[in-house]
Amino acid sequence: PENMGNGTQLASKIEEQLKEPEEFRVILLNDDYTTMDFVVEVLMHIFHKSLEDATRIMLDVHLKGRGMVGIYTYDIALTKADQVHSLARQNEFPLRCLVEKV
Ligand code: NFA
Repeated sequence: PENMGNGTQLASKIEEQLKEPEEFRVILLNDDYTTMDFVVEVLMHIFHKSLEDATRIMLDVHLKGRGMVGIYTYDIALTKADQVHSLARQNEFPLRCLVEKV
């Protein structure tokens, strides 16, 4: 806007940079076809989970229908969701995940 002077523009730019980045949950969904081993591998390789944590998250999703994998910034959450979908497609599994604003 033309009534927004340089001072105001600079102030709002600084305010924007001082905000904590917004957080997004990556949610993994259960299905009947993806193998438990594949889900554990995805959690270890894409989300850097230990074997113990990956197994716990996989079983939680298997039993409850969905489960939280982690909380990330917008770009990282979307990139990880993309990596899950592309690795699942390559291996012909229907595994899906969602990104939700916290
Ligand atoms: N439900 C799948 C099975 O019984 C395992 C699974 C767990 C799939 C978590 C997707 C997510 N093989």
